[in-house]
Amino acid sequence: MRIDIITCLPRLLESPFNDSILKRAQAKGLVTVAVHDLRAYATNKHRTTDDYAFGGGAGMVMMIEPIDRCIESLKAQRTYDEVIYMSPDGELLTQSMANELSLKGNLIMLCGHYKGVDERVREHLVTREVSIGDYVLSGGELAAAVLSDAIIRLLPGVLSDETSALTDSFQDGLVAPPVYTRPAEYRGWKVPEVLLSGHQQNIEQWKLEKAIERTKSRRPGLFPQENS
Ligand code: 6GU
Repeated sequence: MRIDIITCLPRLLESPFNDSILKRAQAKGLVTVAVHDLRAYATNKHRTTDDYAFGGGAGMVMMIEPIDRCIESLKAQRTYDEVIYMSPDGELLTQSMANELSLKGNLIMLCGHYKGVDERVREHLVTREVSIGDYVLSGGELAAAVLSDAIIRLLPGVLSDETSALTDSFQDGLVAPPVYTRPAEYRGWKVPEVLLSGHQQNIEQWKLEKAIERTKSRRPGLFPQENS
């Protein structure tokens, strides 16, 4: 898989992709992440990528030309499955969307800023719009990092234990059960007996019960039976 991220603030994306799982996924050749500085595609003297809004109003608008030039140069090199615009009014990111996008080959993520992009970008260049939640961020960069992380960890070979993405919260419509590690007792606070019993069937039964209980109490809207 390949992810091309277009941004006017490329440094914001340095650390998320240069540590831990996302770094290892790239080192193993399982994904290529390329960050593109929109300023490099600006055509005017001061290399600006935004301008005042027609009709007035507060805030700058990202211009179509640098964005179009950047996308065109990428499309000249390969075919893209989606050109995703990161925007708080996009389709809400869910686990099922991440699952679906993890099956694609090449993705472009365009990070919005200021008051957003010229509407013609959304009409003509973008194939999909994604939001990571109902709150407003200063720009699409952190959202693109979140979306990329959600996708990349699902790629075969990225997680060391191949089953662990399958046991994530949300994959079965349930949140994950509680987990414990040593010591078995700390300040009088004990780990549930069943987890120390070695009885695998009882342990699995307990985990499922806890997952169901937690989903019902914390995220009732997620619970499969109440969702369909
Ligand atoms: Cl994708 N962008 C911005 N700027 N804010 C957001 C968002 C995206 N998703 C939630 N809030």
